[in-house]
Amino acid sequence: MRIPSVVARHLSEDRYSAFARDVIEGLTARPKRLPPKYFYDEAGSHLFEEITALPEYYPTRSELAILGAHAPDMARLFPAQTALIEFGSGSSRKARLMLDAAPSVAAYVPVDISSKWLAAEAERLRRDYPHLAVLPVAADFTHDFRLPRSIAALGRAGFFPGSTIGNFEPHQARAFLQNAARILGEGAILIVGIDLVKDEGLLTAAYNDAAGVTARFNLNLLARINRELGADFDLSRFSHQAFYNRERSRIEMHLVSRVRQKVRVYGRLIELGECETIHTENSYKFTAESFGALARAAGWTPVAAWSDADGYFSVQGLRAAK
Ligand code: SAH
Ligand code: AVI
Repeated sequence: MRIPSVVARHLSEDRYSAFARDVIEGLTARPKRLPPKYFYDEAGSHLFEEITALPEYYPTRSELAILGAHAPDMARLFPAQTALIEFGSGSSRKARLMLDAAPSVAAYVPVDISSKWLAAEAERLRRDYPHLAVLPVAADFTHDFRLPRSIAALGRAGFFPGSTIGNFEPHQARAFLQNAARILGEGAILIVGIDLVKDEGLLTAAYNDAAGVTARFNLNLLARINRELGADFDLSRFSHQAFYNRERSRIEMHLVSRVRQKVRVYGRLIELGECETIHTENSYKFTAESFGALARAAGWTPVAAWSDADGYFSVQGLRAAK
């Protein structure tokens, strides 16, 4: 499916101005913050893939083990002749496990904000699954977006792995789940990966890897603002910080200003004090109970759950209320 160039230009201009607006809003707020969805330009998507292979970053390995063992059980929840819609598809590596286990899937709709990465992964999938309709949607799933018309006659199953839901604030997670229920329709199934509350040492190590890849992922946000908004962040004047906030059950990532400094961003002068931080990401950790309450509040009923042998991660099967 090709997007006409005029539409594509408008799409990218819209995205661009939303990026500029959100960056200025976040950097002039107190405390300073930047939305984590902007990590994922092409370089950010590459860096995230590197993170998934790090020895300290257990979530991907744990979830892959769960899917490897239980994807056929998950697929049994899908309606016959289904479109599998993945929110934040990244490498689509986990979707491949679902597709291999689910012959009832006739179309795969990867939705991702990282548009170039998405297009490249869709090409690879088309090559490897020649009988599957692969219909990528480059969109921000926190806003309204349209699903391809060609899936209108199919049933729908949603897939939201990776614990990407943990990158939302609780009220945003609830809004996302409500929106997903609307998009997927009555009686639909949603398979969601959640990272579980666990030993604090394991959690903090996963976001402070020895090789410094997570630090590069975090700093790439400033590099992206330099590239796309003509800012003059000096990356050597910032350091990566990640810690567990036990009260809120979340890992927080920040960029810490090493010195007092001024930065020009999109024509605005932004001042940072020594040790002042820019809050770039939260990664909420759940219990089965806390996630169940969130899902129910958003109109979903938990119908199944699978975990890995270590109990690090959980994949939850939800059904939308009729
Ligand atoms: N599902 C994959 C990738 C998870 S990384 C896995 O489990 O390994 C999170 C993915 O969500 C990235 O590919 C990122 O580009 C995408 N993403 C983050 N925020 C998004 C948003 N608001 N809208 C659409 N995609 C988003
Ligand atoms: C995509 N998301 C669930 C990852 C996480 O663990 O919160 C992003 C990430 N941030 C740092 N490392 C990985």
